[in-house]
Amino acid sequence: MQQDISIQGVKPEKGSPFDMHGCLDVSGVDLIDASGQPYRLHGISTHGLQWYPEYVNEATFRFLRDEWGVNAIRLAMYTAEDGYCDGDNPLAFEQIIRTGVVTARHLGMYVIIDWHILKDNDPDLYREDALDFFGRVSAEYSGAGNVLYEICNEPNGYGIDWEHVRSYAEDVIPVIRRNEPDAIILVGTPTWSQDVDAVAVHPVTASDNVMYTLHFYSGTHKQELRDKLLRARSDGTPVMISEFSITDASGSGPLDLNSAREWKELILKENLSCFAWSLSNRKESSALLVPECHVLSGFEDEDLTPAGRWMRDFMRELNAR
Ligand code: IDC
Repeated sequence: MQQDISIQGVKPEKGSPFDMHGCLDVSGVDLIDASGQPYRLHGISTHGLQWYPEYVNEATFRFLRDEWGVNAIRLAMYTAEDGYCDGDNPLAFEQIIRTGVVTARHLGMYVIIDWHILKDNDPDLYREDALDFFGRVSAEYSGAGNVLYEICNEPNGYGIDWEHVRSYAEDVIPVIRRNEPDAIILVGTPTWSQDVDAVAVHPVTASDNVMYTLHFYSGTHKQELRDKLLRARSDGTPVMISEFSITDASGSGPLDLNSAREWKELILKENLSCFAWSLSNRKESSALLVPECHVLSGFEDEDLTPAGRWMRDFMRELNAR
């Protein structure tokens, strides 16, 4: 147990993103840094932590920060599929999260704690667990400043409309707010985090510094979803792309580079935050690493899949702006 490491005592490295930009806020529909300037998170999402915990370590994060220009990491903690809620050892996940958050803080990177619902489509299925989990992690990381809380990855399925998700959010957000009055909270939207345009009619009332997530996979999601995103923003809804890839929505299949280019232009134009799926060597085209890659940092061209090389170049480009 490493309970003794307390986040508040961990000093961010000098010149690191968090050292330079501090606590983030939502202003209108945009993210701003501590000095009030527009700011973008461009990061990498882990794959499911039950399968790929090994990438949560300092060498990996440092490499992504220094060589790819990544300023944030998303820790995808599945709730189902032998995850936090239906697996044997929830405390093991909390320890991985702890390692991830402490490491990110030390490296001065932002970090999302992602309650990764997926096959458990309805956030209410594990609402009690979510209340308990977010109550405890927000207490542990209270005031850290670099932690974002994503309370439901992708609500989906019949009857899981915005009102349904909203009632879950209205319950969970206050539990986090007791410990983290200012941290950014990310709320998933119906249809696998696509219905951001449904939020404006009735956004969560609970607090400021809430953003709503949109996820895209360029092979599946095209102009229609880009239009939803723009509509949501013009209706006043702050949107974060907390997960995307350039494959189809299965996470496999061919890359759709033309659609990816359109998304890329939109991200640049609207200055949106985005997180690439996923940091793993799984045999699927959205994985950033090839199955033969067994190193955890120093990734060379041959360690990367075509998606991995695209994401690396995109992250570098975002970082250069
Ligand atoms: C996929 C993984 C795949 C895994 C599957 C089910 O890439 O290896 O078998 O989940 O656990 C999402 C989800 C994300 C999916 C991804 C690709 O947030 O968990 O990962 N995707 O299907 N939303 C749209 C696509």
